[in-house]
Formats: sequence, structure tokens, C-alpha cells
Amino acid sequence: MAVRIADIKFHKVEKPLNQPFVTVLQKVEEREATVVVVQDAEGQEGYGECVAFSTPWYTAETVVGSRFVMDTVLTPLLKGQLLDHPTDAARLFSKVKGNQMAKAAMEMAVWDLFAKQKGMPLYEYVGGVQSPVPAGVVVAGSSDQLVGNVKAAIESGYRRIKLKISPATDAAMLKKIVAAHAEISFYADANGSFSGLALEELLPFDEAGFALIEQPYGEQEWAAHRMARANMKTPICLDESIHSLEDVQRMANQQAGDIVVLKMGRLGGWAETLKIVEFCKQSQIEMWVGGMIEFGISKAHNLALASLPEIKLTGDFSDSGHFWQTDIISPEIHVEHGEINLSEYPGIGYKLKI
Ligand code: OSB
Ligand code: MG
Repeated sequence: MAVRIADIKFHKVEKPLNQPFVTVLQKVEEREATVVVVQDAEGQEGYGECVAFSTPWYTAETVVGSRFVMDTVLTPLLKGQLLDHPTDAARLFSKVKGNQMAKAAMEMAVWDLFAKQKGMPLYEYVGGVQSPVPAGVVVAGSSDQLVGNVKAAIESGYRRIKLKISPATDAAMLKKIVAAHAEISFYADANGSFSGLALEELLPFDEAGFALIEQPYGEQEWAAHRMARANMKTPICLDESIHSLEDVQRMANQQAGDIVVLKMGRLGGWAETLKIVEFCKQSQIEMWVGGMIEFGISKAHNLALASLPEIKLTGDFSDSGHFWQTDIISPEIHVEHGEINLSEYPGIGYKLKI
């Protein structure tokens, strides 16, 4: 079944967060994103969301830069094309360097459209089986807010909580929080804030009881991550370091990590991500799906990814209401008893509401 990409449209979205999201990297108070709509000849629509931030604090891409690339570089490559398979989109984009978030937004919209043409939920179209998907939330901010925020998350039903850490974090206090909630799986995310020359700064966090520690060192600090992995009992998980299958292979070859965070925006879309899932399955590397303060279009794609049987660890899946007063999809995404039911409608299964 071939799909003609007859038209491509973009919508700018901008919303304040319910609460400022404060990490060592950035204070985010407002989120901008670009929604991509691809249309086939019959006017059926596929949706993607570009997850680049307003400024380049997490990856090098930005809202304005990614829009430029989507408009002037990627649209001419995709518009009017007759695609036999959704992987054709990534192939058409392959001569463009970098710009994974821009590519992913458009490529993911194409996957949604193919699933809709087949009349299948996207999660089934990609081979997913797990519904509901377990929910997971991130708790950031200063240490005096931490205890209360963790308590609130548990009361909302979350069974997996990610805490942001940095060298300034009191590891002994986190150890107490983790010990007080034996039924909860706690992850720690450092966003590369530790110095690769000072393993001793990180070691106190090895005693805190985290299920994993995410990205203690910078994106390119493979040797430091290898050192941490060799000297710690807590599994080391890489987020910012992973831009492609090649990076996952490097992690494996250099024994620089145990676990990979999958983010389709950072990886350029479904095609590259599915290659990584296959490699990790063969190499027995565990995976989970990460979030980036996303709106519902992106989250719906992420939920479909998390439904794959190879993905065993709980990802960043919070309720639409966690970050937003109102999300951009209908219905919104809801956490019930610590889980999210996947939509059974074709494609991502949510309507765009902007
Ligand atoms: O490092 O995982 C990260 C948000 C923006 C950019 C990077 C990260 C994050 C988060 C938020 O941790 C997770 C979420 O959206 O639920
Ligand atoms: Mg992270």
C-alpha cells in the first residue's frame, strides 16, 4: 500500500507549564513546539510534533531553526512523494546532516498516516503489544520541595519517579526518600552535570537505592561513563549521549552504559529508533522511553513505542495535566492507577485540538 504525501502543514504551539521545570541545565516556564500535519491525497492526516526547545540547552536544535529546516529543506524532499513504506521518509531525509528533531517530527507524522491508512492503531502497526503502559513522572526542583512533590506523585498513582540530581544534591536525603517508599522505583537523572574527573562526587548516589542513574557525565564523556559503570552497582543509563544506533553500539563496545533512553526526537524518528530496539534486544541492553516536556502528539507516539515487547523499563509517561492546563489532543492522556491505556483508534488515536 503506497501513500502519497500530498500536503504538509505546520502549527506553532506555545503554552506555559503548570509549574516551572527547574534543572541544572535550564529553567523551563513555557514550552513552544511545532505540530506537523501530513496529508494524503484523500485529506487523511498524520501528526508529528517537533520537540526542539526555544533555545539550544538540551540539544543543538531550536524551535525557530527546526522550523526553517522543516519548511525549506525537508518539505521539498517529502511533499508530493509516493511512499511504499514509512521508512522511505527517513531515507529521503538521510542526505540532510543532523537536525534529528526536525526530521523526527515529519517522519513520525508519516508513520501515523500509514497506520491510519491501514486502519490500525500505531502501536499495533509497529508491533506493540503492551497496553496499558505503566506511568512514570519526573520530580525536579529544590530539595525543600522534593519530599512534598514525591508524596504528591505517589498519591497520583505513579509507581516510577525520576529525580533530577546534580553534584549539589544531598545524596543522603535522597537515600531517605527512596528508603521510605520501597514500592516505588526511583530513577536519578543528572543531565551530564557531574565532572568526569571526579568519580567520588557520584559515588554517594550509588548508595541511595536508585534503579538507575541517567547521564551522570557530558554527552561525549564515554570514558567517564565507562569508569562509573565499572565502579558502581547502580546501572548507568545514557540519554544525551545517544543520537543514533552508532552511539548505542559505541556504548556497548566501550562498556559505557547498561541502559538506553529512547527519545525519537533525539534519534531522528521511528526508523532509527526501531533499529536501536532491535540492536538492544540482540545485545540484551535494556531500554525505556524518555520524555522532554512534550505535548500529546509526541506523547502518543512515545506510548506506541513503549508498547513494544522489548521495552521493559517504565518511561517518562505523566498525565497531560502534569505539565499542562490543557493539552493539544482530544481526549487527553490520563494516568489511572499508575497506568495509561493506549488508544485503540487508528494511528496515534488522538485528535489534534489547537
Ligand atoms: O533529561 O530526560 C531529560 C525534559 C527536557 C529535556 C530533557 C529531559 C527532560 C525530563 C522531563 O527529564 C521528562 C518528562 O517530560 O516527563
Ligand atoms: Mg535525561
